[in-house]
Amino acid sequence: MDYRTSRQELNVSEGEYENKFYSSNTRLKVFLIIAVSVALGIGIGILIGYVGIKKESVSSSNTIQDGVFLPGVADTIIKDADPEISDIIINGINQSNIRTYLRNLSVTPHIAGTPEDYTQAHMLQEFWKEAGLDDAVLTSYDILLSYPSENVSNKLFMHDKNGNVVFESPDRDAILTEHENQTVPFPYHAYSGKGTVTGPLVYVNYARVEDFQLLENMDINVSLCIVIARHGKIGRSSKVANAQERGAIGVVLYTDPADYNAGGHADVYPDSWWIPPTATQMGSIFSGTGDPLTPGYPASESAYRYKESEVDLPRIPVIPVSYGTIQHFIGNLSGNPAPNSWTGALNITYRIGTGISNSTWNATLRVVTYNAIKTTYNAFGIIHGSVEPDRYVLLGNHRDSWVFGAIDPSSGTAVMMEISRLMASLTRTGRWRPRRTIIFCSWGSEEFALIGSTEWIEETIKQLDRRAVAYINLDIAVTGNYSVRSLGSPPLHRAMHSAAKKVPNPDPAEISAGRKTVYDTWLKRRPWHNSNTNETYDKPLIPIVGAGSDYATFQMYAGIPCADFRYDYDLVGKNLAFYPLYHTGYETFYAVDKLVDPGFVLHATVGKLSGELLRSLADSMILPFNITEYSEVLQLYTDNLWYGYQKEINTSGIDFEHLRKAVRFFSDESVTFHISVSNLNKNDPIAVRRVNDQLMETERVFLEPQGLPGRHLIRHLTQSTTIHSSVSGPSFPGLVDTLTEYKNNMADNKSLQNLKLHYSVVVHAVQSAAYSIRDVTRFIRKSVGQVL
Ligand SMILES: *[C@@H]1O[C@H](CO)[C@@H](O)[C@H](O)[C@H]1NC(C)=O
Ligand SMILES: *[C@@H]1O[C@H](CO)[C@@H](O)[C@H](O)[C@H]1NC(C)=O
Ligand SMILES: *[C@@H]1O[C@H](CO)[C@@H](O)[C@H](O)[C@H]1NC(C)=O
Ligand SMILES: *[C@@H]1O[C@H](CO)[C@@H](O)[C@H](O)[C@H]1NC(C)=O
Ligand SMILES: *[C@@H]1O[C@H](CO)[C@@H](O)[C@H](O)[C@H]1NC(C)=O
Ligand SMILES: *[C@@H]1O[C@H](CO)[C@@H](O)[C@H](O)[C@H]1NC(C)=O
Ligand SMILES: *[C@@H]1O[C@H](CO)[C@@H](O)[C@H](O)[C@H]1NC(C)=O
Ligand SMILES: *[C@@H]1O[C@H](CO)[C@@H](O)[C@H](O)[C@H]1NC(C)=O
Ligand SMILES: *[C@@H]1O[C@H](CO)[C@@H](O)[C@H](O)[C@H]1NC(C)=O
Ligand SMILES: *[C@@H]1O[C@H](CO)[C@@H](O)[C@H](O)[C@H]1NC(C)=O
Ligand SMILES: *[C@@H]1O[C@H](CO)[C@@H](O)[C@H](O)[C@H]1NC(C)=O
Ligand SMILES: *[C@H]1O[C@@H](CO)[C@H](O)[C@@H](O)[C@@H]1NC(C)=O
Ligand SMILES: [Zn+2]
Repeated sequence: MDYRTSRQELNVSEGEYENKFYSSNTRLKVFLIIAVSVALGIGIGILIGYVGIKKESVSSSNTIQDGVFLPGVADTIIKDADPEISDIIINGINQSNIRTYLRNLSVTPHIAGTPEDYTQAHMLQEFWKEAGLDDAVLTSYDILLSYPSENVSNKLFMHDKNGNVVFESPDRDAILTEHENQTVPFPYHAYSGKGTVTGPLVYVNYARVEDFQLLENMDINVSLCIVIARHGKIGRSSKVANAQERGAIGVVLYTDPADYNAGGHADVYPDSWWIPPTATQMGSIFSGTGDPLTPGYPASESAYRYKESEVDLPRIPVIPVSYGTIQHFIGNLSGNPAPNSWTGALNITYRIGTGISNSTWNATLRVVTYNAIKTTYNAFGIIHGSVEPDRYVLLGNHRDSWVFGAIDPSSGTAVMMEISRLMASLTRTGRWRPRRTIIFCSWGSEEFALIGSTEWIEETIKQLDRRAVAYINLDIAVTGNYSVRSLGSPPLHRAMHSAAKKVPNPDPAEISAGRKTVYDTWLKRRPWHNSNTNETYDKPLIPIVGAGSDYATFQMYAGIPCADFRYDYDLVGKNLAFYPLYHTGYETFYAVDKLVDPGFVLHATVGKLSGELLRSLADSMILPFNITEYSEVLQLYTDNLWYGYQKEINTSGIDFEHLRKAVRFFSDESVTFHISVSNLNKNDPIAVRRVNDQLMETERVFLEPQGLPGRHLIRHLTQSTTIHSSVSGPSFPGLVDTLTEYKNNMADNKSLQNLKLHYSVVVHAVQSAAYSIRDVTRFIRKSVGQVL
């Protein structure tokens, strides 16, 4: 190692230097630490960065600040981020580039596993090479996907008594503008069962458990029926599972205007973004995550694959249809008028009953959708970190769409391309290189079951576990101009706020009202409200990331903190299940360019937010994680649990004080920790690395290796989804579930045992989080049972 040893090279006042910075004692200590770390290989990341990339910048430093200076240590190692880069990124994101990329990405349908999808993966790889990233690679997995037949469409028929077709669903969505064309596939729901079934039709509202309950109360048996359900309220796969469990022989899902055109706007696409009567919403109906045949491990060449019949795929045929189509079926049903909560916005009488009123007619569902093993690709573009190349900050989006995908997902891909172009231009010209490695990721087959990201995480988990700092997701970047909507894990909340405080407000009216930044409008329009106490906190709402996009496996399985930004519409009063054109053939470039974000200023805003967050995570000398914020969220989770389940907690015999005490302990330690970080000797790279590792480990501490109760691949104790909906706001997911199950089965010893067991797992994890951020030599518990 070419460490400099001569003090004379240092351009600081001798006295100050001698007294303050370089007592022989500290010098000895520091040298020992370096020697030991080198010997043990702990310093490898730093050393690779130092030797491999920044050798030329070992300089005669004139920037010595407080603390010990290590002779020979490159400036870059002890230098914090260049604050100018933040402005360069925020000002450099170019909306017209995003528009160009989006048009390119949304010209043809690019369903996972198709040649068009591969073309895009390859295009991104070439784009990243040309932009000047250090590496651009593709990875592939052979996985189970699902497609409509090329030749025969999926269909719902109504036949008369002679078997003549009285009505049938169209082959595909009508072409309404020159922006759609015949390249769109026949509408289908991925992983549907196959077959042709005939039976009575029955309308089941949203196909929730309570909807079927109401039918049962009315003595209506859906067994051997073809069920019609509207999209919304719960996931597609749950609707299908609920129907299949009750003996239904087929499912037809449709988008009711009540859920996708609230207010009954007459002007629909292409005149507005409201859903037209010819639109079908596609989507997967598999309930799992990752390749269905290789759960929990990567779908590599050597992988063992379960048979399709051995995994939990839907068995019955399922298709999507438009509201223009379904009204002819629902309008002909027999039975009594349905209650208001079951009535959608079609101009027909919604009825509850089985069969068609004209008793000589019956319905047939034909589904030819088939499953097939296909190759899926992930594309990665990499910028090597200058100082800590072994610490990864990832930003990714999926690439596959259902049809043209101009909103989901290509809006996010276009934004990611612009961030990567800009960052690569800075590294190429030598203006900047991030401290940590940045990895841009384009995932395959997200729409089917988050497959590309999940398989890759399963493959690289041993590296990611030790090295990944955070994952920033982009997917649907813009659905409206009202406000930022964001998801994220507590350690990232602060950094997300900071990014939003730097990005100019895209809305001139908001600027006139004094809200100059994106943060100001976000805080005003989406404040964090506690419905138990009716308090509104002085910070914007950031829920957990959940299961809706590629962050799911990063957060819930790998314990890597995740964030996701979007600009969206005002949710209040709209009663929308989601943005109206979601997953339909009308998610075209035209829809984005003319209806959703003319000028692409909102796309650029999401690029600035995500780009600045990425920069701050990749470049800040000390990771911008706030652990106190984490402890505050856990405090809220604890309170919410008490508000929702006080009675069950008391009858179960759980000592709730154990959890409260552990959270207080974590909170106290977080304050001490942050004080010690602010006093840290930033010229000591080992000390910097040490606290960064503690920051990084905090999210990992909440991983439970055995998984949450009943779900071995869902492992995060604070940032996972729940099985049962929580009665009083966000809380510890496994405790919400075990408490709900205990509540429903008080007499069952097993549910009480599950609750108590999981409670002790959670308390231990919170205690461990506190010990992890302590002074690293003080993690040994003093005596059995003594928490603090
Ligand atoms: C954005 O990019 C376009 C095309 O690359 C270029 O013509 C334009 O000048 C850029 N705008 C800004 C503000 O840099
Ligand atoms: C998209 O861009 C790539 C790279 O510039 C180009 O090769 C490809 O032809 C473009 N595709 C479309 C459909 O515009
Ligand atoms: C569709 O028809 C073509 C030509 O007849 C045939 O080659 C192909 O295998 C068929 N595809 C399917 C999925 O049946
Ligand atoms: C369809 O309806 C006809 C009477 O119109 C009936 O004979 C036939 O059995 C029905 N088919 C099925 C499969 O229910
Ligand atoms: C519904 O009907 C099926 C047979 O058609 C029967 O097996 C099942 O028990 C019935 N369910 C109820 C709740 O009556
Ligand atoms: C009943 O079905 C017929 C034939 O498809 C259709 O023309 C008619 O509109 C339907 N009736 C209602 C009320 O929807
Ligand atoms: C609803 O349907 C009825 C009869 O089918 C028709 O008279 C009425 O005009 C329709 N209303 C609307 C708003 O379309
Ligand atoms: C029932 O169907 C028959 C034959 O398809 C048709 O003639 C008749 O008008 C229908 N009745 C009603 C009430 O729709
Ligand atoms: C925001 O979107 C709404 C609905 O599309 C539109 O009426 C409004 O003019 C837009 N506001 C701005 C500032 O662009
Ligand atoms: C919460 O506060 C708002 C505004 O202060 C008030 O209108 C509302 O009634 C309160 N709700 C509850 C449940 O206390
Ligand atoms: C961390 O969050 C806490 C609580 O919200 C706040 O008081 C503190 O100033 C934050 N610290 C940093 C370094 O941002
Ligand atoms: C749809 O058709 C394909 C194949 O002919 C073309 O390549 C696409 O450009 C076209 N897409 C649109 C949006 O018109
Ligand atoms: Zn998506």
